[in-house]
Amino acid sequence: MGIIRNLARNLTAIRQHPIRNHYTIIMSRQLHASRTGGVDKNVWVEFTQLAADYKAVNLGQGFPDFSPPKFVQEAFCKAVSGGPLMHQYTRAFGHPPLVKSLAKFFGRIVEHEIDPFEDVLVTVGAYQALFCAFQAVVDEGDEVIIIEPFFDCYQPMVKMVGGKAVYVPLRPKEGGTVLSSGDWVLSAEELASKFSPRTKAIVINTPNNPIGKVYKTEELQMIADLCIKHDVLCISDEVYEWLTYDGAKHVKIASLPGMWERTITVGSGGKTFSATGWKVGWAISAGHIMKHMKTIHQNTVYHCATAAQEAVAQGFEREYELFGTAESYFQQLPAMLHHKRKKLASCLESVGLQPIMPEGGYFMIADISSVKVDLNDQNSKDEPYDFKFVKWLTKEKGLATIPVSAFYSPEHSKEFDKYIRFCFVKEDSTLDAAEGILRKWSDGQ
Ligand code: IK2
Repeated sequence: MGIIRNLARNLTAIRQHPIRNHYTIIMSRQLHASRTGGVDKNVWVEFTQLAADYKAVNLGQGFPDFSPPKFVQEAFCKAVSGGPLMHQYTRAFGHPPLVKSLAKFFGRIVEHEIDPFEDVLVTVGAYQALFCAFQAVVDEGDEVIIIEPFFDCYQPMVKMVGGKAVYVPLRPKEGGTVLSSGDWVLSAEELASKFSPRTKAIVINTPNNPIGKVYKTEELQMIADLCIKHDVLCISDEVYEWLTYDGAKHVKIASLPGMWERTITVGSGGKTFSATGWKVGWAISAGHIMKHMKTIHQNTVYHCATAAQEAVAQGFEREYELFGTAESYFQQLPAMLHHKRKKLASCLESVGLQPIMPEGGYFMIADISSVKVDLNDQNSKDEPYDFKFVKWLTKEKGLATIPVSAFYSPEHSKEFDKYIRFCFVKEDSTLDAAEGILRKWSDGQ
């Protein structure tokens, strides 16, 4: 009897599911941990599904619709047929050939000796590197400065560790037309005012997703000075580091004086070698920071796919040898994208959408405020304008894009809901199909 009474106290009901013939146990206390509250919406989950449901031409999510270069595909195939160990666990913190090539490659760039076994962590995409970084360094009540617009996962990751995100927006320069991502600037005074004794870290993303801003050395130096002054860490998301255009130069904040010791640099094999499905990423940092990230990694995923790590290692070995030459993929990919970026920009201009030319990355945002569309029949009335617009464009015109206010905090999203993001790392045929849709629409058909 006692057991039954206890069970009744702990469970509100044990009900039979009306359709499927099984029993559902409903708990009387809250089932979910509070950290899942308020972070349940995800722009990629929602808009990738929408694009698939409507079989839309997809300039939404950031992945190439063409194959990775032959040399990494071959390296992957070779790894898979390379014997039994390629199918088993490798070292938890990174397959030795990969950590060694990353240390060699990036050591030459930051002009700092990188210890492959102390300073490098291989992760499940850049996503998990970011997750490990926030988990490892942010405590309950700590503040993390996030520069807007930002890759959307930073905010829920900070929230899930009990930290407080403090936002500072890049703003289009006042006066004059804003034509390039370089015209979006950070106010040094505004940024300085966001630092407090509780500030633990700042997150930067260069080249930036979604606007394509490539931070100049002076801008990074200003951020670095504040980090040093306030004894703050910098998490630098550099997944698009090879993709810069028109002479813009990617600079690693970790290479500035005094910054190696306080920077976690995040990279992505998926973005680097156009193989986003492999989900190989990394973090590079000083050993005294990295050891805490390793603790998180070993207690969450422990290990990443061996064959994919081997292939990325081979890719970096090749790129090390060819660095700076015309055969390097790190030269060829931006050269190819330079052409696609131009193609998309002239298509958008020709239909009256004003694009902001990105200095880097593979996204372009465009102002939609001049486009008159009746969105009143969209049943999601409380949604930001760009969310409604993107849904309409996907469903009614068959073109998938991403709303830019998704890259802003709730405090600032309203100010930026007149932009949508197009991805141009696509086959020319996909860009042509998108152009066809836009032209037909602008011709009123
Ligand atoms: N950091 C940034 C800035 C990213 O853009 C991404 C991947 N974004 O792709 C989705 C999109 O914007 O359309 C990541 C981190 C994560 O990279 P990875 O795929 O290596 O986990």
